[in-house]
Amino acid sequence: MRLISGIKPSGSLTLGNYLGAIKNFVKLQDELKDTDILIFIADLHAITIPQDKVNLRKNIKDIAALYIACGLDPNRTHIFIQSEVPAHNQLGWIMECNSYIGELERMTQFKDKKAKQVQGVSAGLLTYPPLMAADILLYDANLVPVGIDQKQHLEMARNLAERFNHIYGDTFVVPEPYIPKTGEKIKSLSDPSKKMSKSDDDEKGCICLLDDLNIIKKKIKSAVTDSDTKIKYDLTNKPGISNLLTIYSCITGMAIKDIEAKYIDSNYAQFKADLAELVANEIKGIQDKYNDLIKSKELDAILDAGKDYANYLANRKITKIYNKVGLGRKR
Ligand code: ATP
Ligand code: LTN
Repeated sequence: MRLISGIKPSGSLTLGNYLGAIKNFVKLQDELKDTDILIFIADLHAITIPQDKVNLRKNIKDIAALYIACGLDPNRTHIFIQSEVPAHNQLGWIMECNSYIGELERMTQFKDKKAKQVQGVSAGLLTYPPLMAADILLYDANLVPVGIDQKQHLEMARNLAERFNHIYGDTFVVPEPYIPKTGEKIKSLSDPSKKMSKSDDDEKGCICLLDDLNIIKKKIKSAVTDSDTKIKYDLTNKPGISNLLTIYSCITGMAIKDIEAKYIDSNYAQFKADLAELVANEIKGIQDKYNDLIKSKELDAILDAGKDYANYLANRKITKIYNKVGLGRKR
């Protein structure tokens, strides 16, 4: 069994990335003892939207350090940077040549990001899903833990694996998505109709894992909620408080109905104050580890080891794929 996933360094990691993706990577790492685990930093995917090169480099290192600070164990999980394994691009191209423009144009993330782009839409934004399929298929990964918003991309990877296997003969494992049980998107604290996103400018709505702890508490205490006072999960009528209940549940592992029961006689201010402490405490532990790691030489050694292992697996596979497609000379 093999598990793979990645996050693109398109900004500073958020509470949404942590609760929707990283916490799940750590849980699986600890549960699936016999599974080979690769977690990477998808820097090639980040440049589908223009990036400042200094920020990009910082975000890459920050994600690597945060993966470990959040609980990924480099003795157990191979951590690497996507652009340091050239076979991702090699297979990405082959996947692009097996994708249809129509199906790429129908992808929700493409439509959303395209609508937000003011200075032109890169071809890379359209061909993002075949590169993501390559990331997964290159390693014959069986399991791909991602947040719910990535489900459609996983479907595309499965379709591309099946399409290629049909044309060229059995080559790829068809991967399964693994989406967290709560299965929910963490929403913006200032506009609960929107997803909390690391590339969003909306500072008040987004909690970054590297934010100052007092600012994090303030953001939670001033999160948008409705004028009613009941602490009740109701996504349609009370999206703000429902989002806070989801965060509470993801952090503590408590069921939503048990949290509702605990706060049945409380008001929003009391509930938010408790949640602010819980979130700040969890993030404090992460920041302490991050601060130790980011200055150390250990981080580069971990990324070098991850790079070597990923290149070893990926180069073996890409040779087989070139032979199947008939590229170059037989190797
Ligand atoms: P961007 O703003 O650049 O699109 P993002 O913050 O939306 O970035 P991604 O890099 O697309 O995040 O996602 C990284 C991982 O975190 C994915 O597995 C994704 O499903 C998960 N994720 C991102 N945002 C949320 C959220 N608000 N709630 C739950 N999971 C999330
Ligand atoms: N699109 C993903 C990042 C990503 C990824 C992958 C996730 C790129 N390649 C392969 C899992 C497997 C996102 O989180 N936005």
